[in-house]
Amino acid sequence: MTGHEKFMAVSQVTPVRNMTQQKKGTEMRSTIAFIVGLSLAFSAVEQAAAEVTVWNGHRYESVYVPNRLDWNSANYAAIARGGYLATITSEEENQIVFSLVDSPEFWTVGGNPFGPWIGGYQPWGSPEPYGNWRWTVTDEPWSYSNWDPGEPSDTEGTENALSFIARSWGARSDKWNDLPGYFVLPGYVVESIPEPSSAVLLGIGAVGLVACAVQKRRRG
Ligand SMILES: [Ca+2]
Ligand SMILES: [Ca+2]
Repeated sequence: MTGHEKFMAVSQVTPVRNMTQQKKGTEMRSTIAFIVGLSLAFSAVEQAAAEVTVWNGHRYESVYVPNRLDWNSANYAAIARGGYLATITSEEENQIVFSLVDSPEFWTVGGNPFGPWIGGYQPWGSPEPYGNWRWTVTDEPWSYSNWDPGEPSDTEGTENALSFIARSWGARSDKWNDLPGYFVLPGYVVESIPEPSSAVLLGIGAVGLVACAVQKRRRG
């Protein structure tokens, strides 16, 4: 059962027949209220996206989080924004995503600075350090990677989440590093597939009106 199927399974509405079920309903409403509250809390600490770009039909948005967040929170926050943590399958896409976060606020300071979270992860129990790395959403192993030399390292024994990493002298880079998912970083990148914009729909409507006008003129 996938995560989505599990969500659908618990979301199915059943008639309330007794007090136990009513209690369960109350608990579920409390849980939903908690999740909504959590989402609002995330949005409250996020600042406006630094940059947005559209490439190859997908929209990419960098989100700066001054209070920082761990990989799981970034993953949920990206879904709450209607997308998913960026999944990178080519050098060109890596450059696009990196260009959105090539700015000091997205990076930690001191030691080996780390950049924001992106959508790569390694399931627990995978052969370390290279085994089974995959992307959120598609859940497929990746064909393209851009590891920093010596990475993935699994240095902490729990490094199963993906972020950018700066060079040893502190310069921001488009190279990747595995980090423990519980580390907190100052941002993440959301990828999404845009819906047809209202401007496009209005444009289609205008074309339709012109077509009607032309037909009327021909008839008249
Ligand atoms: Ca690992
Ligand atoms: Ca590492």
